Amino acid sequence: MPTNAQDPDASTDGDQLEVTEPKDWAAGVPAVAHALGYSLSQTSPTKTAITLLTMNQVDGIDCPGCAWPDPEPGKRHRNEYCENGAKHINDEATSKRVTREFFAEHPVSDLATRSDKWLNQQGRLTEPMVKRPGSDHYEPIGWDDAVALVAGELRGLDSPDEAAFYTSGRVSNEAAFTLGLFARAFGTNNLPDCSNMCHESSGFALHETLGTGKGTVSLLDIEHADLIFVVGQNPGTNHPRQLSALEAAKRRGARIIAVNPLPEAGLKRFKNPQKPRGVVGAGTEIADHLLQVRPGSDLALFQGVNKLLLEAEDHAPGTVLDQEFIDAATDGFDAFAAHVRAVDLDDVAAQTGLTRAELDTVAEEVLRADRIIVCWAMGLTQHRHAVPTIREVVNFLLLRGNVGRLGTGACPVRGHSNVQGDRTMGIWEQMPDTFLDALQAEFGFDPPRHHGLDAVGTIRAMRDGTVKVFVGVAGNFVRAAPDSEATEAAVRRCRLTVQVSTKLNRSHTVCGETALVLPVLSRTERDRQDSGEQGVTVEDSMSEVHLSRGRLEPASPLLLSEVAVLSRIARATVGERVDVDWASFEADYGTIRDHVSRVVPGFHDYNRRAAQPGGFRLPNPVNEGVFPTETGNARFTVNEGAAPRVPAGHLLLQTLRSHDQWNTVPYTDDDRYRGIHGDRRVVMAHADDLADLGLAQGDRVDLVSVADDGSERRAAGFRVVPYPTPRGSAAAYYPETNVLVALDDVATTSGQPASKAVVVRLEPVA
Ligand SMILES: Nc1nc2c(c(=O)[nH]1)N[C@H]1C(S)=C(S)[C@@H](COP(=O)(O)OP(=O)(O)OC[C@H]3O[C@@H](n4cnc5c(=O)[nH]c(N)nc54)[C@H](O)[C@@H]3O)O[C@H]1N2
Ligand SMILES: Nc1nc2c(c(=O)[nH]1)N[C@H]1C(S)=C(S)[C@@H](COP(=O)(O)OP(=O)(O)OC[C@H]3O[C@@H](n4cnc5c(=O)[nH]c(N)nc54)[C@H](O)[C@@H]3O)O[C@H]1N2
Ligand code: SF4
Ligand SMILES: [Mo]
Repeated sequence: MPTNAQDPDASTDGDQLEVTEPKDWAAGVPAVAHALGYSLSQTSPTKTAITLLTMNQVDGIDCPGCAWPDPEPGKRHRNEYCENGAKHINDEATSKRVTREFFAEHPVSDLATRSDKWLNQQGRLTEPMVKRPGSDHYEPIGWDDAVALVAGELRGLDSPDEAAFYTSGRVSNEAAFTLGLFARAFGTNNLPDCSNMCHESSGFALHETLGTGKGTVSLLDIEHADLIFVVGQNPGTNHPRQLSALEAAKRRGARIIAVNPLPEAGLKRFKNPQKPRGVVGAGTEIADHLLQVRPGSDLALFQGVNKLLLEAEDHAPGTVLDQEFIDAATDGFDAFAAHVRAVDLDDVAAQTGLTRAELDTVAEEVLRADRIIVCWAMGLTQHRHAVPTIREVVNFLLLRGNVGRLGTGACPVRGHSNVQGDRTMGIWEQMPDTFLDALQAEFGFDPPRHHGLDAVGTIRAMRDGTVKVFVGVAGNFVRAAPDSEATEAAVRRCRLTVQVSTKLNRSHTVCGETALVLPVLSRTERDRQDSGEQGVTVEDSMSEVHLSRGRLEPASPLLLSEVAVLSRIARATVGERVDVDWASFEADYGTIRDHVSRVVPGFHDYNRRAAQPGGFRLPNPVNEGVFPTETGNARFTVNEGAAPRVPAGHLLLQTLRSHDQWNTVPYTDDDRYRGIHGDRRVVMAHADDLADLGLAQGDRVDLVSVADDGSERRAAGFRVVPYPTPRGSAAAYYPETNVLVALDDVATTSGQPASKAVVVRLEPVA
């Protein structure tokens, strides 16, 4: 085991590895039982009932889990949530509390040795706390003093660009808009967010090719598709209600192709707990074909399929491509076609690990389908060549006109419940001038025009001493970011670190000279302000915007809302400089929505439309036949790139989620669907690779990564588990493995950390 006293991974809780057969179906009755078990361990039966019965209902609490959308109001079930959504909401509604006595008992140096799971299990934060320079303890501080402290530090900087404001995607539209406005009024676009590490590559690829960074698909499209690809995604764990939509599609005859190195349970069969057949029967088969590709080979796969489609068109001209669409609405076809025709299919087979017959099967399925959707998540975005890969997916869709028509489209499945909304509200270090112009017209100040820092850029700047104040609004930056040791050293150089949070995590224990913990209301709680009880709005992965209202009493009387904290900091920092009525933001969130309605396209009449049942859907230009790209057309592209070369004796490691965690927060040490129990420090690899390395199940190894620049990083003390992943690849859980991801190993153009493509060797330890 590691010995570093500052290393939470040295913790020995969860060292009871037990391995069973991976499951070949997801959800069903055990899932409901697990959800209730976890909920009741966190909170009371009454609170569990309130949260679960109002979750995802019209006028209820939006699930704080993933960004999968809710069905239309009339089509919702009484229980419109999944096992994991129930766990996420009750983790937030927990009855446990972190008090001033807790902080008196636990110095920061002690908290910094605790595991992520332990920190989370201490419960909800209850009052603002400060760690003063030179002190090893957090002590209580009043809200006014805390706000003054932040404002004082910010005003004392030489340049606004010496501050960075991070957000995670659980933040509401109202809080996100307030934060973005404040940062720009202060004078910086340094607005790194979790999206920089999540779907940044999707945004770049889609923007360039379709002219919009968002997905084009709605639930209605899924109801009408003939063929759905689920690529680089584990919906059984990470977007469980997607399985209900896929099940419905299957039952009316749609076909599904899953592309994944791992045979994830949810891709195989689904037992819908909301249907009698899901409780008693064998469930519904989800994927007709599961293509177990080698990690990082999706670009090769889609190029191979695109080549086969061009060849099919050669054999039967006029029957395969949507020539009318290509001629009228796209450009770049000839260069793309020439490039893809030159692709060697044997090479594609070798790179993907698929047979030529499997490639032909995919092409045949495609040729039979009039309407195709491609869904994807982190398996595509977290690679160095993620952007070219996703652009090739767009090429695939364009060939047969599979965008902008009912039942077709590009579907990047977002992670956090409001990560898409935060971007819409202006949380991005590179917002376009049109947005900044609108902000200027509404508020009368001149926002900075130079781009700000993204997540990786912020770490570099803290390391180099050019960012001195770090404010995190939700999330767990220290743990979510790559290269944990470098990130922690960078954060510790800051003059001030501020975390606006609901629960304790490692970002509170790795702090600057001065550190603040500012505890806030969660989405489940009633938010009372001067004008009455407030609701907040969120935007899901399919651009539906709707209201969410908390139902529980606040975890502590000393909590403020995120909007209150941010508008108070804004008033104290830039109150005299810009003419914004920050107090009215806090008193009535409708005021913020009124501003948004004039700044952000698609939000006219925001207050009224958000309040109607189900809210409203933002228009997507692609679905109106408009491609706002540089040329005004959808763009075919020529794409190059491949997974990193893996030297002999090494494996390509992906870092991924277990079934029982929310991002950086493990709930238990189990990963039920993969048959791994009692330990998260495991590395899954092919039995034959393990045999070649002389390793057997349960053996202990250190994972040593080799970065592009040759530098090495170590994650100590992992147990080996033979697992059906392709030869040459391996998988281990995030965030324990973030230490292995080099800061500079990022995707081209999007700058997203390549955390699904880490070259490692397994070093046996005694
Ligand atoms: N319960 C739960 N739900 C969540 C989250 C959570 O932590 N817990 N997190 C939320 C967030 S923020 C996000 S972004 C989403 C993430 O949702 P996912 O993207 O599903 O999350 P990961 O666990 O990273 O899984 C990535 C999947 O991609 C596959 N994969 C890896 N490399 C490749 C590759 O090269 N090619 C292909 N085709 N597949 C590959 C992996 O085997 C795995 O199945 O989930 C959201 N929902
Ligand atoms: N190696 C590796 N690294 C990754 C990934 C990976 O797959 N592999 N995935 C990346 C992805 S996709 C993402 S999205 C990021 C996730 O990065 P983050 O979004 O930064 O991390 P989370 O774990 O979701 O943050 C959890 C914390 O958020 C706070 N919180 C929860 N709810 C609220 C709320 O309502 N308000 C406030 N103010 N705080 C709240 C709690 O304090 C909790 O501890 O990690 C990225 N990092
Ligand atoms: S699928 Fe996602 S949004 Fe829906 S209940 Fe589950 S975690 Fe929540
Ligand atoms: Mo994410």
